[in-house]
Amino acid sequence: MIQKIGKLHVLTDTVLQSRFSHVELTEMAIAGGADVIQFRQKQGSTRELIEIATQMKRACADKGVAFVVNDRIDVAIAAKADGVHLGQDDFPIPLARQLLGNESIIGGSAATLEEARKCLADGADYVGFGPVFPTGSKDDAGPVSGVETLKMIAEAIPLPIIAIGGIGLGNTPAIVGAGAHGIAVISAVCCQNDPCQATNALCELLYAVNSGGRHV
Ligand code: TZP
Ligand code: MG
Repeated sequence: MIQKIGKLHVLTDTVLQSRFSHVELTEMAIAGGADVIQFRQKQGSTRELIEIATQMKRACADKGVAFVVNDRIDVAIAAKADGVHLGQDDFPIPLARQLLGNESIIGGSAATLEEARKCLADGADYVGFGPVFPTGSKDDAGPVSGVETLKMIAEAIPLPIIAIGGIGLGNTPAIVGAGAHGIAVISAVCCQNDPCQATNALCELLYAVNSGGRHV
């Protein structure tokens, strides 16, 4: 099991774009330096999800990159993923911890301080907080928090905060300046002409503007 939370989480998506498969995106994001690959697919059969996740896990394991499954703990278990990322209405984090154990990465989504506190109390390893900026990648993303609220969350919650929502090269410095541990992105990688190069640019920026050690 890989337990690194890392700073750059790339969420793979084949709805916003169809040029690249989840596995291709995984390989390109890894080549670009992503720390965590998160498989996020809302549609498709369970067997299809397990098949894709298993291939993604293999690509990640080959390079020592953490692999996390969004929403679906069953798919995560079947694919021997390194963890799961769970929203407020998904499988409960305490139950996920019971099933997966302390070695697995469990991330929780939060859009408010109250939700972030719940992630902490539930035993999440990190909090995915957002949307910080407007995003076209999630229909029900809810209101944007802005950087000031992100800063407040980062100060209040003693867990790595991974900011999400509308994040790209231009606003990553502000995100890091607000105290976030890292970022999670969809379109800033998956929808770019060269996802590998896009990942690399974000990665360089994240580690350049962040005084923390590389890939912790
Ligand atoms: N959760 C909150 S915003 C969001 C998710 C999954 C979408 C992020 O996508 P993008 O393209 O990086 O804004
Ligand atoms: Mg979810």
